[in-house]
Amino acid sequence: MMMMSTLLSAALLLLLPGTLTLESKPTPITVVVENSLLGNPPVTYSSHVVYRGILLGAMKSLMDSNANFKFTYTENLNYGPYLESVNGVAGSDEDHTYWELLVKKPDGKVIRPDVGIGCYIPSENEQIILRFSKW
Ligand code: B12
Repeated sequence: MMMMSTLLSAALLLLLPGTLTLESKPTPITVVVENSLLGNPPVTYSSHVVYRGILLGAMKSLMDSNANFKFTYTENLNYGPYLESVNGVAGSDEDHTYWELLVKKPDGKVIRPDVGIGCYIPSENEQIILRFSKW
């Protein structure tokens, strides 16, 4: 009986990699700030997220470790954190500007996530693009 349950636990551990095993390696990502609306050249930063961590966490740790990167966000009741400003430039309802969240995959394809910085979970070697855009 004891042997059976030991075998069962071992099988479960094998079946659920990433769920029951500890992943401690940080996931490397880059963050690119693009502001062609104001004519600024893109600036690239290296960062990392913890295993299955959210983008907001990676942005906060980048801000803590790099004095040249800063951002602010507001809290939306329904959708969570809304990226309000990056490096001192804020989106404005009046001017119809906002910080768009885009992601360049390692294969070069650029996607526009259907969630914000508080829900997006970056994968290894993704380039997170924060692009000042018009709507
Ligand atoms: C219009 C709109 C926008 C406009 C808002 C302009 C404005 N100030 O009016 C702009 C273009 C700025 C926008 C941006 C984004 N949006 Co939008 N947007 C909408 C849309 C079509 C309508 C919202 C609305 O006017 N509601 C009516 C008003 C009366 O209610 P409200 O609560 O005051 O609306 C506010 C919030 O919705 C907020 N808002 C809009 N988008 C987002 C996204 C996030 C993550 C947050 C926290 C807040 C937020 O702006 C509205 C005005 O203040 C909805 C879809 C829908 N049909 O509801 C998507 C929607 C809310 N957006 C969405 C997304 C994903 C984004 C982006 C993250 C897209 C991207 N990849 O860049 C960005 C936000 C990036 C950032 N800076 O954090 C998703 C959110 C899903 C989720 N669970 O996270 C939705 C549901 C659409 C979808 N893809 O399914 N958006």
